[in-house]
Order: sequence, then C-alpha cells, then structure tokens
Amino acid sequence: MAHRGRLNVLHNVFGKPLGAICAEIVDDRSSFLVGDVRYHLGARAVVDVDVERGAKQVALTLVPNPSHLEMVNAVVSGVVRAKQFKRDSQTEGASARAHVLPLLLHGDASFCGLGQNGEVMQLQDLPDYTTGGTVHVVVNNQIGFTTVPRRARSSPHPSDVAKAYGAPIIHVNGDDPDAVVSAMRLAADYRAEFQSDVVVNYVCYRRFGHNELDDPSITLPLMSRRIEATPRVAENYANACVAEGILSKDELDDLRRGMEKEFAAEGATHQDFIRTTESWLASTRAVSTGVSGREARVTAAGTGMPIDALQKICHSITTPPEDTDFMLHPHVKAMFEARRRAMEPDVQVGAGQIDWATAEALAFASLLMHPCEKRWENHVPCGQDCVRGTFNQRHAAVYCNRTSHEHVPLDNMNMGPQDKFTAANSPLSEHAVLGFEYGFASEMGKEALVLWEAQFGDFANNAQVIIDQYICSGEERWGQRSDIVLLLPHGYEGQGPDHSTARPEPSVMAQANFVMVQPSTPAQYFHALRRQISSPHSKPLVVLTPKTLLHHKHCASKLMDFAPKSSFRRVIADGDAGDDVTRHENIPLKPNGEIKRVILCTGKIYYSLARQRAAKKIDDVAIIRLEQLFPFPHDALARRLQRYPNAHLVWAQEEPKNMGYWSFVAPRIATTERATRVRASVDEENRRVRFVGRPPSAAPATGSLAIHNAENARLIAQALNARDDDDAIA
Ligand SMILES: Cc1ncc(C[n+]2csc(CCOP(=O)(O)OP(=O)(O)O)c2C)c(N)n1
Repeated sequence: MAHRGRLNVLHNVFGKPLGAICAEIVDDRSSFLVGDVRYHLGARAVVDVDVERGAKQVALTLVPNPSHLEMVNAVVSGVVRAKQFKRDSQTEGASARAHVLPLLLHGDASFCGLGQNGEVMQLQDLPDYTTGGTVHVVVNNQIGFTTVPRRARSSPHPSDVAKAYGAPIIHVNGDDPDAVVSAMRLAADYRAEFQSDVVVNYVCYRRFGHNELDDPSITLPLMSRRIEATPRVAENYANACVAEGILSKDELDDLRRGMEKEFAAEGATHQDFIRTTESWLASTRAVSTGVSGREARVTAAGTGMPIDALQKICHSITTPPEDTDFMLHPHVKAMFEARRRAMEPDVQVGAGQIDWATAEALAFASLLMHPCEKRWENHVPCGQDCVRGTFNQRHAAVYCNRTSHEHVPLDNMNMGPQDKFTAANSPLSEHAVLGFEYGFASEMGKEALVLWEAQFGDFANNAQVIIDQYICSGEERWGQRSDIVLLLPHGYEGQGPDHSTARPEPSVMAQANFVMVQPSTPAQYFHALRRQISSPHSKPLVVLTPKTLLHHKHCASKLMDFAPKSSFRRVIADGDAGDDVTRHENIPLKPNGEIKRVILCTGKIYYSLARQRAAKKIDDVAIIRLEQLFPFPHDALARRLQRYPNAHLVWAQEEPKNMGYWSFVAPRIATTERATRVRASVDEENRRVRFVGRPPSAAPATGSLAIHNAENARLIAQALNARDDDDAIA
C-alpha cells in the first residue's frame, strides 16, 4: 500500500499498538542499526472478522515497501501466488485462489502515472502468474503532492488505465462510508466469482498537506478553503447516526472521550516499546538461519553427484515419452543425442563435452530428485522465452513435431519421487516479472529454487528498482530474505551497445546483500546452482551467464567435474581442478617462479586469452579467473597469487574502463596482494595491478562488428604482451 493512511491501517486493521507506533515516531530507542522509516514497514496479524454467517479468522500480511510508489505491487502478486501454492501444491495453488486475496491500495497520481500498474495487471490471467485477481483500491484524493489531476493524467479518472485490462471499475464517494463498504463488498464478490482484477475508485480529498511540512493552500488556496469548510467524514457520519437514532449524543461523546483517553494512554507508553530485530522482521517467512553481514562468506560445500546418477538423469531427460509416438524436432533430437553422448565415459577421456545447458539441466534434475521434506517446486519462470532459451540452448520443454504436444522432460523424469519443475515464458516485462519472482522466492524460501533470466543482461535495468530496493537491500531494510537467482547473459560479442553487458557495475558497486558469480565452465554453473540451495544462508544469487559460450566447443566440462567431492571454485588458476580450458589448449607453462605476468580476469575473456596464449606459444603468462566476484574471494585469490612471486599483475576485461569490474576489483586485488606479499624484496610497483580493457566510454559497446573485433584483438594482445605501458587501449 501507499504511505498515506498506513499508520491507520497498521493500528486499526493489524492491531499494532499505538504505543509501538509512537515509539517509532519518537525514534530514540532502537536496539539495532538498520531498518526503514515507519511507514514502509510490513506487518502480520490474525484478525477476527464478523461475516454474515459467523466470525472468521483472517490472516493478514502487509508487505513492506520502499518509497518508490507502486513498486510493491508485483512483489505482492508473487507473495500471494506462493501462499496459494503452499496451500495446495498439487494444483499449483489454483484451488487456493479463493482463500488468499491480493489487495492493493494505490494513490490516484501513482495509479495512473506509473506504468508498473499496467505490467502487473497484465499478469492477472497468465497461467504461471495469476493469483485469481487483485482488488485495487485507488484512494483518489484528487492530488499528487502538489500536482492537480489536469496535469497528472489524460483521462477523466485515474482508474481508467484499468480499462485496458477489462477490469470493472466501481466509483464511490468517499464521503459516504456505507457506500464505500458496499463498493468493497461488490469488489470482493466480483473477484471471488470471476477470479480477475477489479478496481474501486474511492473519490475523496486530502485535508492536510502532502506531509508534515507541506501547506496545501500555497498551490490550491480555493480548494483548501473549501476542504477546511467541509465537515469531516467522521463528523458527518456521527451526526447521521445520531439523527437516525443509532447512537445517542451522550454515547457519541463517550466514544470520543474514550478514544482520546486511549490515544493519550498509548502515547505515554511509547517508552515501553523497544525496537528489536524481531519486531522489525516483516517477512512472512520465519527467521531463517544465516548471516546478514556484508562479508558473509559463502563456503563451497561439496556439491558433486555420483556419476552414474548423472548419467541416468541425462538419459531420462533427453528421451521423449516412451509410450507415445512423440517426435522430436530434428534440431532438438540432434542436440539431445549430443547431450547423451557427452555423458559417456569414453568421451570424457579427452576434453569433456558437457555443455552449459546440459549442466544446468543436471543441476535442476539433481535438486528435483532429492525432494527435501518441504521443497515443493523448482521454478524456472520468466526470462522472456526462457523455456526454449533465448540462445536456443535450454529446451526445457520440447514439442512433438507432428502434434505440437508439449513435453517437459524435467517434470517427467520417471526416476522415482521428484519435486515439481516449472519453466515459464514470461510476458515481455522485466519490472513486474522480477518483482513477482522476488515476492514468490521470498515467500517460498529454501522450499523452491526460483530463477529469473533476463533476455539480455542489460534489460535487467528495466527492473532496477526491484534489484536495488528489494534484492540488494530488502534484508537490511525489512529482514526480508530471498534466495532468488538472477541469470544475466553478459559478454562482448559485437552485438552493439544493448546486447553486450549485464551492467554488473551497479551491482558489484553496491557490494550488496547477494552473491555474484561469473562461472567460466558448465560444471562451475552446476555447482553454483546446487550451492544456492544447499547453503544454510538465504542470499540472492546473481549469475552472469554466457551467450556464444553456450555453444562453444571449449566451454565444456568433463563428467569428473561434476563428481562427488567437486564443488564451486571461487577462483581458478592454470592447472587447478576445474581448469578445463588449459586442458583444451594444452600449453606447457614455465615453473611458477618463472612466470612473468599474471592476468586476472573473469568470464568469457578467459577463452580468448587462453587461445591466444597457446597460439603464440606464450609460456610465461599465467591466468587467474575470478569465478565469484562478491563476496570477494580474498583468501582463494591470495593462495593463487602466492604461487607467482615474480610476476607482475594485470586485470583484463572486455568492458570499458569505467564499466565492468575494474574499479571494484582493483582495490581488492591490491589488498589481497599486499596481505600476501611474501618477500620484502618484491618490487611493489611491479605488483601494482594494471588495467587492460577498452577505454572509458559513455555507451557500453560499439555498434560495429569490425570495430569490436579490432578492439578485442588489441586488448587480448595487450593483456598478453604489454609491459610498463599498460593501460586502456587507446
Ligand atoms: C516512483 C516515485 N516517484 C515519486 C515519488 C515522490 N512522491 C511521493 S508521494 C507522491 C505523490 C503521490 O500522489 P498520489 O499517488 O495521488 O498519492 P497521495 O500521496 O495523494 O496519497 C510523490 C510524487 C515516489 N515516492 N515514488
């Protein structure tokens, strides 16, 4: 809900004591440091409601929200869908639509002004996103801060935007409380009957300023005077009750005095309320174990699997349904056959052929096959076109080439009990869909692995508010934890300014409350996904995923990389376990003490560097890949740097110097290097990490493939060869 009226709702609907609200307003007694202002807080309550056929208990959740108006709407939809899902996982929540109702309270200026409402209303009837309809109440006080309706919208009513989605709109006079109750009943009945959105346009006015400091008469002198002369709604209603003999004048006065007394008494008790972390926790989940420190270390417990189990899984998920004449598309058939071949032991003697999509499917399958007591769903929703995969890689559903019949291999493994797997193409929205998935994930907790995939990484910035206000800071603000996984395709491949970067810089710069990885091999991706579920901590995971590497023959792993005791490696250097590419490129390097240069990098650039190093037979340059960016793996990097005491350090990236990771990693590499310097004789200047990459630029990448290729060739050569003149290529 919006800010206005929130304290009223917290007290009168949720029963939050006035003393507690006063304590938050006085704000001098808090036992912990972070949080949020009082009118953003969520709440939970179970209230008794009188209904015609007797009393009923209703569980209420007020979802916390940031100042960004309307941003919570999608999150609420996700939370509600998860609550419905939990009530009945067999029907994926369908049977529970009538039992869990989303109710959104909007301001008039926000409802018509912010496009999020259109995005969220678009979800109402989509099979993978529906919650059976939302009741929207537009608290239409006919002003937005100082802006009047004529300047705020192009339609007569703020609720008119809902017309595009076929929602009925009930207009009601806020001066008539009985009419408002009738309108709300009608809305609830409509939603229950038709399971779709309905809007109440509650027409009223704002007596005071926008906030404590605002004087509305500065911009609206006439309207302010008319409002001042208008009796209050409560006054009118009380007088009508007396006139109709429902209350006597004395009873009314008693009621008033009683309320004033209660306010005074509650106000005086505010000192008894001390804010604690627990009282702040508005998440609907129980407090999970885990840490909330910034440098929380995510350890790599073994996430490998028995080889024979993986082989069986792969066989199962690449085999069409047996008892039908399901005919795979020739392209998919060839792909599935290649996946099966890649799992055969004799193939594995050489380089390894398990590609990214196979590794991902194995990770999903392995999680589905070991249903923990309460994990109901493994959900791969969203990401526009994520079912097939933007890059024609995933094929989470296959379609019979004769009948178009859909088959979801991971949901039909026929290997014993398994969890539910859902892969869902989302509508073309980033904001609403990511908000929905965040809400869904935070409600489901460890009981589901919820992934959202951006079509290209940079489109995620359409959902930047959800990333900043919820995924990064939701835990610190409201104790709202989430294990959501963001898959952000990233990499410079000559596709222009908008298909190159997932813009990791805002995320890494935030040094936020999530884990961020850029796995360079399929097996690393497999372990990162499995670690996310097995980790005792609840932290979002951001994975920068590849594009061309999805089909790159060297970006492949061996069966043994998935075996028991294998795990996610935060850092990989030449010759380390998990160093698949050196196996492919097969170049003998000089002993560590004779290595003259260490190139540090992350992601796809590694493949270009390794290929060129082999082609040029350079044997005194070592490469270290940072597979995890945040939390920064100081310890693992230190161990690798110690191996090369005589080398100078280079950070190589494809991104321009003002983008990518440079300004994030440079001080951290320097800290690590200083802490691990083994000999005083090491030349400090020589160990200062130097930058190789594209020069600073306003746009992330060039639109010309020819320029891109030339830039790439130069930066790879410079990373491998440059000496003291290293810097951005000019
Ligand atoms: C996305 C966003 N933009 C701007 C603001 C600043 N802001 C806070 S309240 C408000 C006016 C909102 O008007 P309305 O939606 O009619 O609700 P009201 O305050 O009248 O209840 C504005 C502009 C904000 N909080 N969020």
